[in-house]
Formats: sequence, C-alpha cells, structure tokens
Amino acid sequence: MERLTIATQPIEGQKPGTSGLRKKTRVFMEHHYVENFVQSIWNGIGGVEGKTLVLGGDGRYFSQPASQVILRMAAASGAAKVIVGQNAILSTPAASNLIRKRGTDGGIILSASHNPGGIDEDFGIKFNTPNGGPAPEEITERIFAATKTLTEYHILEAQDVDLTTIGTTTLGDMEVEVVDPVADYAELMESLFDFDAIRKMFNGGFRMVFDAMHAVTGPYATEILENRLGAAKGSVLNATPLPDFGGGHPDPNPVWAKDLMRIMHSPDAPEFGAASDGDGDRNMITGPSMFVAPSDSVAILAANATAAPAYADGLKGVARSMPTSRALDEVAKARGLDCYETPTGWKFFGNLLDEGRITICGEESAGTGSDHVREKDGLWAVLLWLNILAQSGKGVVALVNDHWREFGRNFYSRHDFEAIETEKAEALMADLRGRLGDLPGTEVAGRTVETADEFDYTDPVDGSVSKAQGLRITLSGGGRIVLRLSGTGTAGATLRVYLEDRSEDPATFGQDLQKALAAVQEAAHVLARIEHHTGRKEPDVRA
Ligand code: VG1
Ligand code: CO
Repeated sequence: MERLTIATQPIEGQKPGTSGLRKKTRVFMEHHYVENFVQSIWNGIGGVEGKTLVLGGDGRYFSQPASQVILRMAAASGAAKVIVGQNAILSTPAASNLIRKRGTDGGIILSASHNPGGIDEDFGIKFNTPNGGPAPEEITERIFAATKTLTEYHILEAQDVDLTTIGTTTLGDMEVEVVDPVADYAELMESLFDFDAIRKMFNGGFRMVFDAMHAVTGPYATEILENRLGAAKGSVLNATPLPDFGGGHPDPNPVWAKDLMRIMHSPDAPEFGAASDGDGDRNMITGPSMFVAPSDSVAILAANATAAPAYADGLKGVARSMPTSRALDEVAKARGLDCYETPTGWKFFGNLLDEGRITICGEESAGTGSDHVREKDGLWAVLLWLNILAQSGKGVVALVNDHWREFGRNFYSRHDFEAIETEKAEALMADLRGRLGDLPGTEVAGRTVETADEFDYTDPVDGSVSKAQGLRITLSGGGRIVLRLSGTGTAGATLRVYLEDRSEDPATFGQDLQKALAAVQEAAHVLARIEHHTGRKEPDVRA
C-alpha cells in the first residue's frame, strides 16, 4: 500500500462553528474538501502518530466515503488504531463514551445533528478530545489556522475497509477495530439508572413512544427501551436509520416530530413520549397533550435526579448555556447548588464536568446531559425521566405542574429568523450592541430595561475568554431577551431571539405560552429593530 503525499491549497471557510464544521453535503464532496479539513485536524492536534482514535457518526448520506478517507488518512499519518462503529455508526454520546472508556486520544464524529441529510442537505465533521467532549475553542482555532496554511495531505492508497463486520483488521500498519455501536453505551446506561424499577413500571402497563426519526438512535432505543426494559414492541417509531432520515428533519421538536405529537395528543395517548435528533444528543420530552420545554426539563431533572442510582448522593453543581431559561437557577438556589452560565455549545461544559464542579447541565435547544460522558445525551435524558417517573409514581403532567408550584414558572420560547442575509443580521447585532449602554431605565412594552450587556465568558477552570457570546437584556418583572446568531447554519444567517418571562402565580401557569411572552416579544422587536433590519415581522420557527 502506497503512502501518497498530495499537494493541495487552503480552502476558504473551513472554520468549525458551535459544533464542528458544517456545510452542504455537496461542499464536502468537492475536490480535496474532506482531505484538507482532516489533515488540518491532524496538524492542529500535533499529529496522530501512534494515537488511537474513535470514528463514527449518524449514518447520514456521505458518511461511508468520508469514513474511508479518514481511515486512509489516519493510517497514512501513522495512527496506531481507529475504533469504528459498525457501518460507521455511532451516536454522538456513544462516541463520547467510547473515547473515554477506551482511553483514546480523541475521535471524529460525522454528523450535522438535527439538520436534514442527503446530497442536497447537510454534512459535518467534528473532532472530540480525549475527555470525550467537542474540542474547545483553543483547539478548533488551531485547526482553523491549519486549514489556512495547508500545502499537502497524506493518504494511503488502499481498498475500502469492510466496516460491516465486527472485528479487527488492518489498514497498512494501522489497526481498525469495528465495534457494535450500541453495546458499550447500553451498558453505561444500565450502570446509571434503576433498570429494575423502570422494568417494573413497563410490566405494570406503562406505555411510551420514542420517535427515532429514522436517525441514529433507532438501534439504541430499541435495544434499551424494548429489549432491556420491556417497553412494548413497537414503542420505538421510525427505528431504522436512513441516510436521508426518510426525507425529514431529524429535529426533535413539536413541528418535526409530527408522528409523535399526533400520538401524544390523541385520546389514547401513552403516559410518556420522547424523541431524539440525527446524532442522538438531543431529546424531546412530552406527556399526554403536554410538551415539556427543554429549559424546564433540565430543571426538573436536576431537582429530581437523586431518584437515579448514579445521582443518589446529590449533584456537585449544575450549568446551563446563557440563553437557556433560568428555571435551573431556581432549583440551584433552593438546593444550595452552584449554577454556572456558559456560552452556547456543549464544549463549554467540558472543563466544569472534568473538574467535578457540575453533574448535570443543559441547553434550551433540547440538549441535556451529565458527567457520564462529555456530550449531551438524548437517551440518557429519556431514561432519567423514566427513572424519575418510576420512582415518584407521578405522570409527566403532574411532575411538571408540581415543579412549577414549587419553583415558579419561567415561560420560555426561542424565535428563529432563518436565512437572513449575513450583512443584515450582522448590522442588527451591531446596531443593538452600540445602543446597549443607553437601554437601562428605558420603558418598553410596559416594562423597564434593567440591564443590557454583551456576554463575554471567562472559563472558571482555565481562565480562557470567549467574547461576544450573545446580547442580553433583562426587563422588570423577570423578563429577559437574548439575541445571538447561530453558529451551526449552512445558508445565510439565523437570528435567534430567546424570550423569557417569570411568574410565581399558579393562576398564570396554564396560560398559552406565546401569549404569556407577548410583552417580552414586543420589547425584543422594538429594542432590536428586527423588522427595520430584516424586513421580518414573524419568526420562521418558534421553538
Ligand atoms: C445550536 C444550538 C446549541 C447546540 C448546537 C449543537 O447552535 O443552539 O445549543 O449546542 O446547535 O447542537 P447554534 O449556534 O446554531 O445556536 V447539535 O444537536 O448540533 O450537536
Ligand atoms: Co445533535
């Protein structure tokens, strides 16, 4: 097998965003595109000679050829071994677990998460560090710098490796171990939760549906929920992973998880409904006719986590991304826990988890997780919910209502304005940024602006600073507005407007969510001049 050194040139725009490099699949299919980025990862992390890596992804279109290129490039650069999920499949949390469990030097995850898959849709490549988490900014910046000076890459000239069969083979001098993608992950879940209690609940007639959305969690959910926990056969919907996710968006929200929502709103709805995203790190939780906001979900999980054996001794602390509602802060206050506020993206939780400062953390975008891995974890959240339901004997609706009665309710919604011209989105942010200093004391939509600033984050563990992580405005009466531009999009800019309001009056808890947020929404539109800058009155998505 010949080791080839191929001359290349830097390709513009290979900058990792909130969660790795994401582009249209056709962009990844361009000449040298994958090769350039992968070589830049190797260069950015000081080479892969003698190292062991994990490789896998959500199985979307283009995963197979990309995996083969990565294997040939790892071998050409002297890697000792790559551990690959069978058929190049590994959910993001399962990859994180394997990286940690096998003590490897990191791994590569092929996914564009909840974005659709296919030749005309999205693809992504992300590097995770030896702790199992997404590379922190310091490393993604080194990778990006490497993309800008690249002159050559190394690749082995070889046949494709058979990734369909579990077992060990070689590629040149490199070992390739193809593993069952589900086994280690299922074992980890079994070590965290009270499977006996959950099994008993299913035996007693408890019903659930889990919508895998034709994405990566199908085999994981079938094995864990149906085979190990005894949920009725057929509880997992859309369980076969497809390269195009059956043409849908594998985005677990009430709009895209249509099958699940129909079932959960039917008269015969089961007690519990859930879904996960393309790569298995997000979760959606529902009860009969009730969608649980992710910001509430992480607060409820933190408040009740001691139901599960892994968390029975209590939590070390909690954390949420800045735009996530402050429902979690209320739990932390009541329980005397430290509560950290980090920028958007799981990589910012890594140091807090590694240092043992926090046990549970979450994001408003349907990501929840704990110190068991270094990624958010969709099925983990589903299992913790099940464990809590089994232990408390309560239903989802009762649990949520009881939570609000104890801690108050933080009404919360994210409004996305998609595919805005980048210059317009940046102009809106620059305009508001320039006026922040004048806002405190201003009256708007019947509220007074209390504070207005731009979020800069200093990591309490390593002191690294991440600037410009979102504009935030607090209003009298517990209101809050956050604005930031998405770092995962593949076309134009997405403006995310996060709206929050607080109530401690139980008479208001049942209100329509968008109505409850009307004043805060109006304030956001006035203060940020959204229509003036974008021409848009209404968001494309209300999450
Ligand atoms: C979005 C979410 C963020 C999440 C990220 C990756 O980022 O807002 O909370 O961590 O996606 O999620 P952005 O920059 O577009 O707002 V996933 O499930 O892609 O790995
Ligand atoms: Co995801």
